[in-house]
Amino acid sequence: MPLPKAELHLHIEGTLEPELAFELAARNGVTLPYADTDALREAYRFEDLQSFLDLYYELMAVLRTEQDFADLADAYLARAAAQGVRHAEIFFDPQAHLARGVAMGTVVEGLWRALGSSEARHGVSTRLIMCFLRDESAESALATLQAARPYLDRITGVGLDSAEVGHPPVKFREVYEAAAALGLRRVAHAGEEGPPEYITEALDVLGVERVDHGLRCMEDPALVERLVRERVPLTLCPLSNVRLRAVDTLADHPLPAMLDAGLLCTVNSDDPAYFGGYAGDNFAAVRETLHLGEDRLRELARNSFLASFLEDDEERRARYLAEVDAYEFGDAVS
Ligand code: ES4
Ligand code: ZN
Repeated sequence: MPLPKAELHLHIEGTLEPELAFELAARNGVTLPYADTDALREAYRFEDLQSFLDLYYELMAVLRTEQDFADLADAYLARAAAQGVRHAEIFFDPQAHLARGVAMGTVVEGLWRALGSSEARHGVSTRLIMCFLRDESAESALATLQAARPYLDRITGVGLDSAEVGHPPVKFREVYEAAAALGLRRVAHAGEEGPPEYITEALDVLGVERVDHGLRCMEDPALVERLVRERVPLTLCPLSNVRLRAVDTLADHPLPAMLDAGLLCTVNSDDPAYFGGYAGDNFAAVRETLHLGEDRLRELARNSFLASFLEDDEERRARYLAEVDAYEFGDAVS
């Protein structure tokens, strides 16, 4: 049995496996510029965030109908459940779909079709987090927030993703203020490829409650001290960091040093179809390569529930934490 965990950094569009991409392409009459699933997998050789994003946006062409989004999310939830995920806070990128003529309602209702039955089908509770593309304009982000107004009962929070460098958090001050006024929770990617200053700005200007990635905080001891003091959760994605070359190899990943520093770290999968693994695979990799002991793995699992947006269901959070405390480790389990 896998260690119970929450997944807090997961782009639903990044769960599109080559097999499903071809299935949806056939269903929708879309031609992909790859001969077959093997040729597509071959293309998953990234040099950095931008080379990944180029393919990530290209493949979204196969997502057209509510059912496509439902099938995508249901496939993810089944995989996540099999790897011990008990709660998933799921990012989606509406601007990437609106730009292709796919309406906000199609995306949200489609995802909801899967999320609404996730507890019954997979035993996974869920939340939705709508991300703004930081390489698009602030005006576009504001228009996206407006387009989401009819669906806010289904959306827990907002996030910020896509190409980081050159697009500092301050660009989105206004839209984050508007989101906060609407009662939405706030997170943002910061310190993946961008500098530590972006992490500080995300906290001070955008008022984020969690930092996605946040890896580069380790370059600034005063920032680390602040993140520890304020108990700011970081949603780390170790296999993503290797594939996008934020670290040279997994053995070089700063996760052990970050835990030793007292940071509230969590382990997540980011874009599992592209980066070689789901949540449990990421846990297994850090267990094996970074030699994390059972206490550290249990701490990471506890952190995931502590950092999750379960304030509206503390009873559930307590149940999940009790599951983590009662967990007995086996040999190959994560
Ligand atoms: C992303 Cl790894 C990563 N970073 C930034 N934006 C993203 N969108 C999807 N995956
Ligand atoms: Zn991400």
